[in-house]
Amino acid sequence: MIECIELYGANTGNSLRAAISLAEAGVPFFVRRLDLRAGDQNQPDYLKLNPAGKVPTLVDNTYSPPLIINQSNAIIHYADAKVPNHLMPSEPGPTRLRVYDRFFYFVTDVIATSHAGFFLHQLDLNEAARPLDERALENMKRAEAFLEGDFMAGDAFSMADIAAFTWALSVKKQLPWKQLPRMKRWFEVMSERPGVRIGLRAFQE
Ligand SMILES: N[C@@H](CCC(=O)N[C@@H](CS)C(=O)NCC(=O)O)C(=O)O
Repeated sequence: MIECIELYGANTGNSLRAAISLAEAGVPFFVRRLDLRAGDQNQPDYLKLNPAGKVPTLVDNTYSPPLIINQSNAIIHYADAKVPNHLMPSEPGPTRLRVYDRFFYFVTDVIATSHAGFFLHQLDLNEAARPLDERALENMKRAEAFLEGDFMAGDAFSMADIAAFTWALSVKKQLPWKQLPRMKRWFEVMSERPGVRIGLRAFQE
């Protein structure tokens, strides 16, 4: 059955980032779970939606032809456009720019760095991956300084928190929480948010 908005994904950081952003913005979506170990992402029907064979993929069937979005961070912006003001302020200005600044810090300096390391691990190049793993972790630790307010880009929750949280979750055991008191409190607050909880459950078996 065709649903209005479908999110294809698996229980991975990129899919969770997309699911949390939709749930936090209040965009209803229908979950299509893929089994990456079974290779669902490389089946011909899925490759028509996402030629890279990656998750997530969002399909909005209210458009004709359906709107297809493959990048988790573009799905965050889709959610923000659909229901403005939940993931960042819609008003242009310094507060919104701060959100972009912090959001891209996590996307480029933490997530992308870690993603490059992950790729090397997949090739068994574990020694080569280590500096990238360490750099991503170090950059995450430095974000303790961002938490002057309750959230990563000030006093309001934003897409910067979604980017940071989904990655922090994946290295929860490696972060030196005693040295990161603000981040520890932030992580606990984030874990309890209803939208975050819905997103985290989206692809659980
Ligand atoms: N830049 C993409 C990356 C997507 C990505 O790398 N997804 C991984 C899971 S986290 C994947 O689908 N891996 C399956 C595979 O490579 O076969 C995004 O942010 O959405």
